[in-house]
Amino acid sequence: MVKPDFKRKWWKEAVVYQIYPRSFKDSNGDGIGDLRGILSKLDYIRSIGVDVIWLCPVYKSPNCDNGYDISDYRAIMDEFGDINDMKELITETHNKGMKLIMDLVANHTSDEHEWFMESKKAKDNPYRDYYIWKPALNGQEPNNWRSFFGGKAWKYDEDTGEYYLHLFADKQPDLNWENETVRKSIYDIMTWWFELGIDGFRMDVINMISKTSGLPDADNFGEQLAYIINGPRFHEYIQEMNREVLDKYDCMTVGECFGTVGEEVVNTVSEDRNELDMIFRMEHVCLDVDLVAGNMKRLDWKLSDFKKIFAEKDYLLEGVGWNSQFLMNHDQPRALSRFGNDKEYRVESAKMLATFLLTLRGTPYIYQGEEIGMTNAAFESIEDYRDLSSIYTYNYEVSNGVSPEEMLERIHRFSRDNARTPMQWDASEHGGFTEGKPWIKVNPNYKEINTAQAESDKDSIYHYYRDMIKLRKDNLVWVYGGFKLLAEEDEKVFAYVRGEEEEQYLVILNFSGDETRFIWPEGGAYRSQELLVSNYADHRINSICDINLRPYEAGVYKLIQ
Ligand code: TEU
Ligand code: CA
Repeated sequence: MVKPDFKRKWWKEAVVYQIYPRSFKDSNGDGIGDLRGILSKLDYIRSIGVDVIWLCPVYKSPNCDNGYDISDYRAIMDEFGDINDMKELITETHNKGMKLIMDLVANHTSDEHEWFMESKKAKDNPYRDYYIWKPALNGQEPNNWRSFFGGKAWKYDEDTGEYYLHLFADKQPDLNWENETVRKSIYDIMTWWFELGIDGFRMDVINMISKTSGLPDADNFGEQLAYIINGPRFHEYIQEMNREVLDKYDCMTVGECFGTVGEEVVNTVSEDRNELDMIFRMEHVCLDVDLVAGNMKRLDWKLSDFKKIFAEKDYLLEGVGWNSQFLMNHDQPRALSRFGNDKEYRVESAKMLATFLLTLRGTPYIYQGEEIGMTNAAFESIEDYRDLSSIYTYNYEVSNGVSPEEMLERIHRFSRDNARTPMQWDASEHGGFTEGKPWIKVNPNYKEINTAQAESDKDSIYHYYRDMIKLRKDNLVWVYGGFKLLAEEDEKVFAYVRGEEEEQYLVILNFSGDETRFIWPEGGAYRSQELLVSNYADHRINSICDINLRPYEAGVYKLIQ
């Protein structure tokens, strides 16, 4: 059943667990998660059955964007510990049979990085060209680009009388990848970490490192994206990065590639091009909110569109390259609150989503707390939010006439802080995350939703994740086998067949809170079926051709031919 033309790789067969260190586990009572906290929870992580840990940035940082603004790539953020803790974390992760990948933030640094502080000093400073500096144009910014976090993408520097480019916050100046020394410096940093023993990188906004030359004005943000994403030298840089660093290690790479579509996906992950192992595509998390408009307004979306995104991304890379699969990350709302029902069907819908994530082809990424069904937080006041982009969007929209109540509702739904509330470990104060005052409030539902409860309850979401991961691991068909979407237009049921001719499985998922019926005449071609998993203990069907499903009911069948 494993296609002979598919090269087996450990990272294709792995399940990844993403950690947001600031919110994972605090070991010393300062209210901030840290490396020793992660160390103390490695057995828990291993117990889920995952193979790889992806650590969001832990480097030295003034924390304007929680570590995505790095001031020293070879040092650890003060609040998180020191390099010895990091070495211990790498060793202990390996001792427990897992691998560890880090976040490479190389499109920009912090404005407090030594390179930028030098660069800012004078136009003839040797580091000047490490960043993208331009003089004013007709007394204004060099072009009309906007920052992803709102406002202009240029900041004026009084001392040298020029502007620097920042696609994100003004404390995150963009590096100038056209400068060969910049590239070499990044490759050196990567090598340094590989030599310390890490197993790969998730690469932050890596598709934005090459900008269209001349940095032309854009008519709108969509057009601006076209000037930023997959620019003219992107593939050249990534191939160079492979020659200089990646080829030397048995590592995995996953590029965050918002906006990369079609042929450019193929060009980035084709196995014969030696660029990235896989990328994160974002289409499925852009259906209900317009990231280009950036106003956090909820949009109506259809399951059929969601399904087509998953099907097309699978078909596109069939036999060509590898996909990643995720339902959320640290920039997104809780998947359960977004695609499921975090109230009356919390357990059922979380298990349905686990069934989905772990039966897709492509490497699955689980985000901390997803495995216990953590939900969005709905804090009462904007003062309770910490994420710079949520705060900016709130203030901007309110100053442009949106009511504070309406804006708070949008924040409740889409704030990045939904994913960043502390991990809930037990029913004690602050969910066992810290003995001090947490840097961001704990979701008040921690008394019911926490890992201690989840571990002790055999029917919990956590145990279901373990079972699903085990199912995936027991049979390579789940990793490599084909994917075929059924009933494209059905707006409630997501159903697909996995596997190859001799061995096939049906996955059927009710993505709605309604009872529904799924008619599948082609099922008649099979002699019978064997139920492997369901999120309802009393799941029964009479015929594979005609299946009744309760809210969020999921089933996985082996089809007997
Ligand atoms: O995110 C890039 C990115 O595209 C996000 O800004 C996204 O548009 C937004 O979060 C959606 O709400 C990466 C990191 O994942 C993010 O945490 C960083 O803030 C950002 O880069 C800058 O480094
Ligand atoms: Ca701490």
